[in-house]
Amino acid sequence: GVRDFGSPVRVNQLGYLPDGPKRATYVTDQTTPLDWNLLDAADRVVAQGKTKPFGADPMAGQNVHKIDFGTYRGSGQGYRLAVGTDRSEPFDAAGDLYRDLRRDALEYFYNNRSGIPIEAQYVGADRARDAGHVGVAPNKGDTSVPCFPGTCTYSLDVRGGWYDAGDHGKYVVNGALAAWQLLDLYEQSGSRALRIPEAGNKIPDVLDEAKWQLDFLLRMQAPSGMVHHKIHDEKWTGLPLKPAADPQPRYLYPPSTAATLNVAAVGARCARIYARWDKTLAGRCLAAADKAWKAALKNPAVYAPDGGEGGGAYDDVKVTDEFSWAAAELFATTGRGVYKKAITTQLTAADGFSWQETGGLADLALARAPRRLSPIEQWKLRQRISAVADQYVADLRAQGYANPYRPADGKYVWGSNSAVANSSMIMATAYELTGQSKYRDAALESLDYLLGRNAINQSYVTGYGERASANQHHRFWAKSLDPALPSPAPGSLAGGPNSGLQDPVAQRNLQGCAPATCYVDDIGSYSTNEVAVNWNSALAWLTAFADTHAHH
Ligand code: 9MR
Repeated sequence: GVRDFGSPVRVNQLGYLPDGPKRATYVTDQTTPLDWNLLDAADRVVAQGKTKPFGADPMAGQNVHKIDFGTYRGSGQGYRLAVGTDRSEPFDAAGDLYRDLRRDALEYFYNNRSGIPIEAQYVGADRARDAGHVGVAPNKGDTSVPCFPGTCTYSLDVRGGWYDAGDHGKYVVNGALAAWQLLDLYEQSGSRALRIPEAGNKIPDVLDEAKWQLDFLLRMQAPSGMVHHKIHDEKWTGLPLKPAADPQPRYLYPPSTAATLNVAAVGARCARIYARWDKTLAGRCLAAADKAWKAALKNPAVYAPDGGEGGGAYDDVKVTDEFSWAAAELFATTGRGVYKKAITTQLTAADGFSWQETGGLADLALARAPRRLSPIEQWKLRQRISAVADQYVADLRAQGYANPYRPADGKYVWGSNSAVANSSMIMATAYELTGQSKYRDAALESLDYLLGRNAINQSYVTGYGERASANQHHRFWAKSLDPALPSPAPGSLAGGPNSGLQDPVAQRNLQGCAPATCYVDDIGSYSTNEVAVNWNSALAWLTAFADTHAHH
């Protein structure tokens, strides 16, 4: 049947910054400009204007008009945008709009920690749970994990870290990217208080949270210096399942060059940032990074395989990009010429960055270490990042639902929402480097997409917006399968539309969907509706930026 996406007036359902862009999208087959009204909570018209016909948006499969109500600078709650008798979902306008979401997006990580009880005093009674994978029956502890049979003879203590996503695996490549993004968040936006056990120690809370994962990542390093690609259960666990109730054996899967270089990269960044806060950790990080780099040079083509049972593959057969990113981070930290020479990649609009494509991260690493570069090199770096950001701004403006993600092949990937957020991070970084407001505006406008101004009128962030995702794929946050379990914590980002329809629920519900509509808020749809650490880290980075730059 026809899917019901509610109101054709599409807005950021959380709201807008008084000092930020204010745009919306209206779905209609009309071709001439229409009147719009901005209504306050008492239904008074506080602004009005005309829509701008845009035409067909191929990603959405809809004809749309755009609305710009940026002249309105007031603040308040419960606004609606109206076109004729159509009214948007309600939204707010406030300078502190992103403060709570920034916090919740980061507290996602505490909620998903392995090896420690999740306490009611931080997350509330319903989301509290026992520690997972500490070896209390029937659970296997991650303190002495053997290698997958036949692949090595030792075992490692790899307790702690964050669970990857809805499953109980812990994977180095995207796990390192997520930790890296929190460290970069700290460099860009600083830290605000989190409700986590370490709050109140002398270290910024976001760095406490990142340390939880860094400790795990360092434990994944084998005596050889190579880093195990992942640790997960023998078979996929069923849904729902509390981490502490997982009875399966868990294994270390073979080291990979990619995982090793991820630890080199994030280890180098860690060494630089924690030098001020935790010298011991900084020293351990640098030693691990150095050891990893050398091991990767000796083993430059050890690839994690596709397929396998019980966990995500995170397969990758091209690691020139990981070499380059690690080199850039090591250069930023040490200033050594050998690393500088090993930087071989630059940021490109087509690749952006992801757990698999890390070449662009070399430029983002250098952007945080300008003193390592000559003035001309700094200028060139700024030019490169701005050129990519310009492309994203153009892509954003070229779409009916403003959004920097515009895949060349016209297909949305698994985790498309993270591509939106990561591209926005690049635009935001261009803003930092150049001060040009078009980049700030575009980064902020991208949040509109994630929070409801999109083809299906969906806020992809739990707890934020009238029509927000609430049933993400997760083994513990599985209320839709078992009422005794909690729903996903506020601030959890769904993977988002995926043209691939790579799970049975998506296949049943989404046949023939236009790319930006291939999403279903069903716990069974892991290919459109899962959460993941590297997606929430992107959301956390972007919302921290929006909070920090709420005012010009
Ligand atoms: O984010 C990953 C995406 O890029 C891949 O296309 C997909 C299929 O391999 O896997 C995604 O990662 C999942 C991982 O394999 C297992 N844990 C959950 C992750 C998010 O869905």
